[in-house]
Amino acid sequence: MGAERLDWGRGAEFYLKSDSSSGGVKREAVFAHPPWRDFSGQAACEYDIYLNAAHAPVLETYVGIQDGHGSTDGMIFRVRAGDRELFASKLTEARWLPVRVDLKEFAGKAVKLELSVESCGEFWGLWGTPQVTDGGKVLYDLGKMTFDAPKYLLPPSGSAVKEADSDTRAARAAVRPTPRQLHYQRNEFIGFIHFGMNTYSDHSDWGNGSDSPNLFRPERFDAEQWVRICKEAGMKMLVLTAKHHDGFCLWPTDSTDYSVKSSSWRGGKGDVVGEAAEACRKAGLEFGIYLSPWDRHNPAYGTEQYNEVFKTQLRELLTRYGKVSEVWFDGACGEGPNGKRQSYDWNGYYQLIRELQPEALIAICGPDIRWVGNEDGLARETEWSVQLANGKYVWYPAECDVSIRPSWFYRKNEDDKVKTVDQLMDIYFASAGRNAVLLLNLPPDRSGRIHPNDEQVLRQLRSERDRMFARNLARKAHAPAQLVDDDPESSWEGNTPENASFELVWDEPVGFSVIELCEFIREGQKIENFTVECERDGKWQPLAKGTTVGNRRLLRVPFTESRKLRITINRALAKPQLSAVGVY
Ligand code: FUL
Repeated sequence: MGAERLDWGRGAEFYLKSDSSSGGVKREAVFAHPPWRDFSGQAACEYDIYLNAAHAPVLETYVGIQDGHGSTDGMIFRVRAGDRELFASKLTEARWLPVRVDLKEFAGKAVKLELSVESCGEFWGLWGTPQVTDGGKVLYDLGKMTFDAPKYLLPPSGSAVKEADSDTRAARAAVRPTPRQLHYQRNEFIGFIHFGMNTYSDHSDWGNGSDSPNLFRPERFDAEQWVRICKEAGMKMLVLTAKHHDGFCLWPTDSTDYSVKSSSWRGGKGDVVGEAAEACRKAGLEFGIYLSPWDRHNPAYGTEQYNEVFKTQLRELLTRYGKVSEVWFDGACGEGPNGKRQSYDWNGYYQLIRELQPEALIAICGPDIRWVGNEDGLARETEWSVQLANGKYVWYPAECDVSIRPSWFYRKNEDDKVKTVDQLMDIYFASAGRNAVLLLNLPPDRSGRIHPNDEQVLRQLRSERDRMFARNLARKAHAPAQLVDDDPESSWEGNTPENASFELVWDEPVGFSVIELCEFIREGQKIENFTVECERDGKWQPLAKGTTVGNRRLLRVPFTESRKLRITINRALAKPQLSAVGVY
């Protein structure tokens, strides 16, 4: 993530990212996350610029939506100058669309230029390197201006902000997770393993499917090492890339020759999926699979027949390896070897999964788990598990995927670019601490093992979490009993949806720097806004505030000593229910 990030307005957020990716291509971009459509609409930046009469000014930018992931709702991008709309376009797939808007008619004038992005679903939008130029010379670097002077960020226009009416609020409050979604959210921290042909080829994370199976040679392959490291780090599941976009299958599939069966590794008898599933089972870790629908090797890709190939692969993975808890579908859909795009039979895939593994959650391009919208491991300050999908409110919790290294697959030259424990703690707070599940990727190296640098930082992460959460001071406080027992199924309920509060009172002052709230999400997600106050010199002082809570909300506060804390749920969709509170 770039250094700069601004939260603003009703849940819109902006980042300046040097490596925003759309369609697999990276650029510097203003990365904009408008609030979900029904919660208000659009995000915009407005720039006051003066264009010299001698100039022939042009706005040059790219618009893009963040990679892949299947939703086809898309986003609308607009450029306005004064009260005229100069450009409007809807993007429904991840790619960079170059935009050139002629501003000649404004030469010699002061003009207000507005760039806006409107979310029609769950996308994050990007303006790649927005600049006003004249014959290649940069007159205004709008990307930098956005962050140097946040006054350029506009609140959504009045018409876009529409308070949900009471029926809508009641409908949102009534949605519940399925038991397996609840279980998944409570898992909170899970592991991703990107391993395969891209570990060996020098292309990139997106191999083109032409590498020889003999390149795949993990001489010291050790799935038990992966599982031990994930487990020691505190993860509850491991999701493995059984097949990435290059099409190489890590199990001996009957659907194609492009698999471990054709590799000289272990004389064609190796089975990475089988060993990983078995190692998980032995260690009591849940197991999930990533199976890329995009297949750059398979000659059937782009034809109806490919859907059958894909279903065969799914069927094998879901019947040969015991229980599968999560099936992860990426939405990438590129050109096939025959130059065709695939029309995916999503419903057919889902049906098969429900039939063969009814307990498996279908993630990202699927109905059970939602992609959070970026690959930085960051949920939003306001993160609802209840979402509007196909005209209905449904439980659709967020998952934050991020790699421990810059790439998803192992690269030797990234051995010194493993995220630090501080970065991982920030990510933990911004994902698991904001009502999302953290899916952290660990790419095994060419020997087939997780590199010692990654292992070391995961150990540090574990100790840091253990240290931070070792002693919950709330347990010693006089407080509603259901909030400080060990039972996630007991809950405190506020008397009213507005201004419901409770106190924690200690006999002696306690010192702390983290506050934790857990909503009783078995009964839905309702809290919209809360504040935390502490008592100092006999008076209540504001300490922290937040919007949504959900499964877990973690707030860092400056180290504070106090004898009393008061938590007020200012507003909720219905009577709020909490199952735990923590003070550390
Ligand atoms: C993306 C893929 O294109 C990346 O390579 C990676 O697998 C990531 C988790 O999903 O969409």
